[in-house]
Amino acid sequence: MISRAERESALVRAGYNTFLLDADDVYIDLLTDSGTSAMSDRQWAGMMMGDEAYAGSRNFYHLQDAVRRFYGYEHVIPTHQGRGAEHILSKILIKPGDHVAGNMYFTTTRAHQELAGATFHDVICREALEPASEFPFKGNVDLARLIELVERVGADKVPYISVAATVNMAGGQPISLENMRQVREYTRNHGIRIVLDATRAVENAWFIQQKEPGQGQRLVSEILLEMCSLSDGATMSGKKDSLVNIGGWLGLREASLADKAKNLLVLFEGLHTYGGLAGRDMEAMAIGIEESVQEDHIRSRIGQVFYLGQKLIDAGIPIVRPIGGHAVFLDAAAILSHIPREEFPAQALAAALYLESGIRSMERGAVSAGRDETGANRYPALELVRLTIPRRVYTQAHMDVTAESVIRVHAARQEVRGLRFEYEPPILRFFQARFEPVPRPVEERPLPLIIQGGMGVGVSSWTLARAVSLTGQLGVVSGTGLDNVLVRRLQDGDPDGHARRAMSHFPIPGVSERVLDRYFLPGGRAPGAPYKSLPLYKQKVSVARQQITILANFVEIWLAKEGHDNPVGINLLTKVQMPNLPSLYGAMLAGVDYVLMGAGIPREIPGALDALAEHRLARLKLDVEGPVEGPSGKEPDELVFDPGEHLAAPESPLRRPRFLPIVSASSLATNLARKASGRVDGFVVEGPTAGGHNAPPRGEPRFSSEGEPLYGERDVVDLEKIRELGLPFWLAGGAGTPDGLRAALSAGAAGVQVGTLFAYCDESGLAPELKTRVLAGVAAEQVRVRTDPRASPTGYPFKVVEVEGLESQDDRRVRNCDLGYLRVAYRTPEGKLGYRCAAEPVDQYVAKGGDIADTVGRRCLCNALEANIGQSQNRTEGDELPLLTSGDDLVSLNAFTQGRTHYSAADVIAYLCSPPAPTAERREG
Ligand code: P70
Repeated sequence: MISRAERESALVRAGYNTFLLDADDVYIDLLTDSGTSAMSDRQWAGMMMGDEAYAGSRNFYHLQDAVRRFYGYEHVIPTHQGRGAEHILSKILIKPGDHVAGNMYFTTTRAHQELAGATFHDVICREALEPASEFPFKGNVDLARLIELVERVGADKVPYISVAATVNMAGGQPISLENMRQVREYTRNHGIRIVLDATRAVENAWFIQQKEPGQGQRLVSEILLEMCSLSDGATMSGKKDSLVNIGGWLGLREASLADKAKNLLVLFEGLHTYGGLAGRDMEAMAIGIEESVQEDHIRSRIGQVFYLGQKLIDAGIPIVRPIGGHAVFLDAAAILSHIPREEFPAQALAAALYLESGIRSMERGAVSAGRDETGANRYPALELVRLTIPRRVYTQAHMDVTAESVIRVHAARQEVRGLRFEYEPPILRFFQARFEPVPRPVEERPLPLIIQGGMGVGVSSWTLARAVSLTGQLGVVSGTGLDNVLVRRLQDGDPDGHARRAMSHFPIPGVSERVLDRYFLPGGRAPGAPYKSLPLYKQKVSVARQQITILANFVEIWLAKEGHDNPVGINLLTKVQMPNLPSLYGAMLAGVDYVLMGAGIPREIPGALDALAEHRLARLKLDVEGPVEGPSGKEPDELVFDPGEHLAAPESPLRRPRFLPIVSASSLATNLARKASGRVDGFVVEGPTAGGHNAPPRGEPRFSSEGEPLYGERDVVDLEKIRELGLPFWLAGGAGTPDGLRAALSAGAAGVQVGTLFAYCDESGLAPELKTRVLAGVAAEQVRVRTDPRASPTGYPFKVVEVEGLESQDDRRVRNCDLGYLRVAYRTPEGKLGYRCAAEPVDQYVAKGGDIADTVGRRCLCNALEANIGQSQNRTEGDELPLLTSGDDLVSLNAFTQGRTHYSAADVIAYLCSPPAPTAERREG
């Protein structure tokens, strides 16, 4: 059997429709009992005796004999299968405007009746519509309903009654002889014909023998003949009862009707002595008919269905009762009662069962029922999944596996989601329709236990976020600097085509083409060639420049969300102000579910999210430094972003993501909860041991002998105050252990945000050689995490990883500011805005009015963080060097890795959620 991951992709390829799965991807195939039975040695021997004469083949006469003998119809017209017979019959008996009554519709049968101009009326008994009813003959016609119809439309408008035995769509339920006699009686008096759907009539005869008073002593074959005697003709799919892979027939008593049928037959199926079949097919069917009525065969055949059904009943699974003849029918409406009928619970259940165990079943509910003449979906009383048992194919062990799988899906039924059409064919839609899961709104999902922190430039890449989100926890993409990450990826040839695939879905016209044109290098850069970088951000940049930022954030979120619908978040730094609005808009165009922002006070962001969700203009105040004060009384400087400049007529509003500010003090949380420009949905509460940028210590700064800022009592967040806000919160910084998670939960948190553990996992964007080196350093206890108060041009303390032998950016770097995300705006003496960064060349910084003291010890984080992910800029003086950052818990990573040289994001989640180690006492006990 193929793996779960393979089944998952097979299911997506099949559009969640079991009809569209490749048989090779199926483990136990319970799609249908049609044409899937095993032929006997006698049938195979018959195949060898095929008389392939065009006309008058010997095998036709064998078939005619068998049908006459066991079914009793004088005129036997072979067809390629059941629907061929239905087609011919409907054409010869129905006039447009007619009405056909039947004991529940069957898909192909009704489709041919409607094609010929009739309206179908269901006259099955009421018991059939209640899955739990134990009524033994749920296939019976409700005579009162039949009479009511005939009286209403007139007997001359009812060419025939379509009587099925057994009734497939009702759950393989039989009709009684007594009921058939009553229907015969009534229709004879009104000159209405009865056409039997004899597809599974042998099975019906067996039920009559078992259950109908006075029938227990008769042979199945005798009962079958009597059933047929109560009809004027029959359509037959030999692929069921008659144990062949292909074949069918139309049986009639009236010679004049048979002549009409044969005239059409030569047009649609073939000459009247082969009807679309090879001679050998007719021979196999003739032999199969004889085998099908053997008492032992039919008993063991239905016995196997009963065996499966009883196992499910014993396990408390709602199925159609009594157990039917050819299949066990799961009551999907009862099992998936949380999925509305409009979202096709039976289709969803069939898909879920395949995903669970590779078992293929068939939807028999609203999808099969199609639409009515007004175009509205029909919602039949029964919403079922059919586990159909082929004859003479599977063993009891297969039934056991099937029962166990259904029981597992039933236990996890809350996980199953509804489906919606992606493609809906106009007729018999169930065969070829394609579906997709209905995305569950974020509001209805449980909050994540674990948030994977947004790290670096490109460390929290889409691959990492996707891997985490696939586990059901919250994967977060780092939005910082993504536009340069994207154009560098394109210049490296976008080897797997992921970026280009996402770009092809970008909704703003022309942008992807333009960006590809300018930056994409098939095969990558020439050796030694530097990357082309983007123009630096300023208060105002061109529409085209904004669009690259929108695109880059779209691409990253789109890829993180591809192929699943679990939530994904984006992390942005408040302080990196200028690209933030286009970044948010791009992420929202890709359907981002959460926005997390720290490194500053993101008070205006919630309102901006509201505006962007409606494609409205959004503004943020731009922080402008001195020394020159802005003219007093003048409007504050602003960043303005107008979606209207990019998408002329957006189709519908975007989903407003949940907003989680990252805070390091309860006062900040309170302030944001009360005074933010819109809804805040919770907080990430980050202590000073988290990686990346930290808040400076509160109060007068104090430093250790090694120059690290010292945090004290005042820096411990007051969780009581956070709890009082009544919003969910996650603890971050040193929370990345199973104990940390448990402690957070008992402190009232919804969970934890974890970064460091994820930074070094297989899916993170960090350059592989850096991961290897750091993990080796951790194993050898040769890493140190130092809080550097100077490294970041932002002025926030920044945690730097020091590993033996790892060359990192230091003071020797030749300064160059060509990415510029950390530049801040300042006002020139002329009153204009300028931009500067304390890590840029010192003379330039000073010329811009900067204080030379600010430049000491500053690192160019933009270039270093790009180097961290293998996008190091190539310069004449050598490649840009990395500068790694991590939380303090890096040094204790060993507890998790235990010597492993690599691990996955899912390993991290499993570790964090692992139960406490047994205590000494418990171990002894
Ligand atoms: C099934 C198959 C076929 C069938 C039947 C009854 C009671 C006529 C036919 C048509 C195949 C099938 C057909 C439509 C939808 C899904 C599956 N039933 N009457 O699996 O016979 O297929 O030979 O043309 O059950 O139940 P044919």
